Amino acid sequence: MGSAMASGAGAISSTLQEHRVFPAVAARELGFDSWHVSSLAEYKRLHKRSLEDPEGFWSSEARKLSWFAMWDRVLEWNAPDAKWFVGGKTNACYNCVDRHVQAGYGDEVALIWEGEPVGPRTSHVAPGSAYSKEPQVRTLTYRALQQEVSRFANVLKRLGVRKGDIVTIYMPMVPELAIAMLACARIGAAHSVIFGGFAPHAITERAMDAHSKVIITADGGWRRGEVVKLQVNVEEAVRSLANNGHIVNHVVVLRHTGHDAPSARFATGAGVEGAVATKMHWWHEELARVSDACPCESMDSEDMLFLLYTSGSTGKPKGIVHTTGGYLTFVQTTCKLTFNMQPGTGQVFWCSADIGWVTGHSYVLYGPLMNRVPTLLYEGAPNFPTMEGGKGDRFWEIIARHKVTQFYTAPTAIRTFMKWGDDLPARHDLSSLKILGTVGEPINPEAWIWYNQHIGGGRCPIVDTYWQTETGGHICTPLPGATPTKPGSCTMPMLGIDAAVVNEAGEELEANKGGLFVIRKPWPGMLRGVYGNRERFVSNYWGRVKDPATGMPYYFSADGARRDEDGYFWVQGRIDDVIKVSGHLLGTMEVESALVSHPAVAEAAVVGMPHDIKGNAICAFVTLRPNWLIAHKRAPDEALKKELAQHVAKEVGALARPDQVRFTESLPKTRSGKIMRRLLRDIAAGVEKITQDTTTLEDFSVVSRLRADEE
Ligand code: 6R9
Repeated sequence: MGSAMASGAGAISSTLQEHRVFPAVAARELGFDSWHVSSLAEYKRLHKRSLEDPEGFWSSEARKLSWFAMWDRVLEWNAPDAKWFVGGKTNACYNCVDRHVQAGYGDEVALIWEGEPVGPRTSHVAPGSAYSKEPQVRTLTYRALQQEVSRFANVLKRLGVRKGDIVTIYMPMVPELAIAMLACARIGAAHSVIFGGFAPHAITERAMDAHSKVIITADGGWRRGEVVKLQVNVEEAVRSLANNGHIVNHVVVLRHTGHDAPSARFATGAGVEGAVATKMHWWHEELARVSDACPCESMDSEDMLFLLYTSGSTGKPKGIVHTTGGYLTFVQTTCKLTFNMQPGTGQVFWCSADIGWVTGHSYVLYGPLMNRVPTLLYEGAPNFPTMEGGKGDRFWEIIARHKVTQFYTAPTAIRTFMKWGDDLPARHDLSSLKILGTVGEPINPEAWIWYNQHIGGGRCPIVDTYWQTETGGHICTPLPGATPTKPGSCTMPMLGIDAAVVNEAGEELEANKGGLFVIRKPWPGMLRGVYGNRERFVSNYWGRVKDPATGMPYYFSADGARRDEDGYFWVQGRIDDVIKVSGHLLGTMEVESALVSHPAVAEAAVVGMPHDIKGNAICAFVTLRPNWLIAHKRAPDEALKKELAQHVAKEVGALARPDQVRFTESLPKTRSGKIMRRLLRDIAAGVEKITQDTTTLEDFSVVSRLRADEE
């Protein structure tokens, strides 16, 4: 690896010029006993075989789970509908928890929780004052997890939750979030987790779409010493749900921040203010009413395990459906291979993603637990307590203290760490690390190299994992020990994944030609649908590209990609109207509808613009209502821009707050009335020459006016 490093670190500006190759290392060099796949030749052989006989490959992987009844058929494929392990019976919670207890590992650590260093929960001090440096840690063994999950499962049952129901969860990163999800899985209810950074409106629309009758939340979550008031958001959502004719029966509230006097908020069983039919319950009070014995429900392999909403190119988020047997198989296998998981060998796995995103579902919760490797959950921010200049070294301190062996984070975080300087990680002993992962967006080679050198000490393989909410788990990634890596490339397909770069006609493209990223065969972790919207499922994912020979649909990921002469994939990013902001997927339409819900706004168009840290930032072009401005004695000024940005944050969530709001008299449109987004993207990026053909513009002058508005 040293010699590869010598070839000009720091001089790379574009992935297209990136030619460095980092060879895979021997397991012993890193202190592993072995690799699951230990050479490129072995990977290639296994991959080839897995595509020749996918059913053979996946059924041997599925056998590594515990089943209550074996399947009759491995796969039923009526494109685009796949059923995996048909007739098989299993349970997700059983595979994550109970089977380990039964096998005698009940006293092993399952979960390590690290909270903000704030001392006792109820004596939180105000920001700016001295914080206790005492770490707040809680560890749960498999046995403890089994008891807590069973107890909470009984709470859910008592509140009327039945097999097949969908429970909405809106919680901070605390062990109880994992407990709530596993409790749902235990009794056969699907969970629908909503990221705690989303605004009340997101809860309303998702709970409505999922027909959720029960919501689990917490009084609040900690974020840089401030309380994020989750329960207040849920109450607001419940009220607007009631106004829309959807009554949520129960809200269970975990007392976590304790920022309100517990009695002031509510008494268990009281109705929500403004929605009295919805009853509130304290988590701890409900627990006291039930036993900790609760059997795992026997679930059909194709029963829904969870719904997870993701942004699409229309304003309404899509409820991605994942089922039980296939998802578990895919996540267990990918987690094991990508991170070389080996139970009982002292590994500690930390994925810094929030459980509210798919990365958290698959690689904070299900993947590590199934593989019996302790998983670390961190509630706080990387820069709290905050150092001078807003910097922080919390992540490195946590890695050193818990002796984390595999660390998994996002490029946007890595770029932030780079900006904070090399000396922060250098202060900590990171020698426990063996594998580093990245996910969420393409990683720029500069960030890759920095991660490799300053976090991985030049010795840890980096796994750049490309995948989506819809794919359930990794579809392209290096396997450490097998795949030589190239900074910025997610390298090769996962075993069992038939990935290709094709043109619109479905023909595989020659090396280095940009095209569409598709998967040509079904895989166990693939989405089974968009909840309640068959049409969206079929047209979004399966409607664009077909096998030119057979006419069978291919799965299209909505990403552009190229494959180089060595067969390495380079993902170039989304080609639909969604943007990855700091690794979080956002629909431009969601932001636009938030903007037009402000009375000052007539029309809005939102595009992504390149950003050093976030990857992409949001730029909003807005036309205003002159009458409103006059009536309210307002001007199109900085104050109004700020107000609009704040409005978006309130309506959607802070992550959707535009970096730039630009006023314009009209938006550039084609004759058919479509907003010319590519043109706006160029303008937002400050591209000098307008590269788009503008002859179809309805209003030519609009282009020059937009450009004149550049700040
Ligand atoms: C896991 C996750 C999916 C979109 C995907 C792509 C982008 C994710 C990537 C990557 C390049 C990687 N993406 N990982 N692009 N290299 N390693 O992020 O799921 O939130 O559904 O987003 O993220 O554009 O289509 P999700």
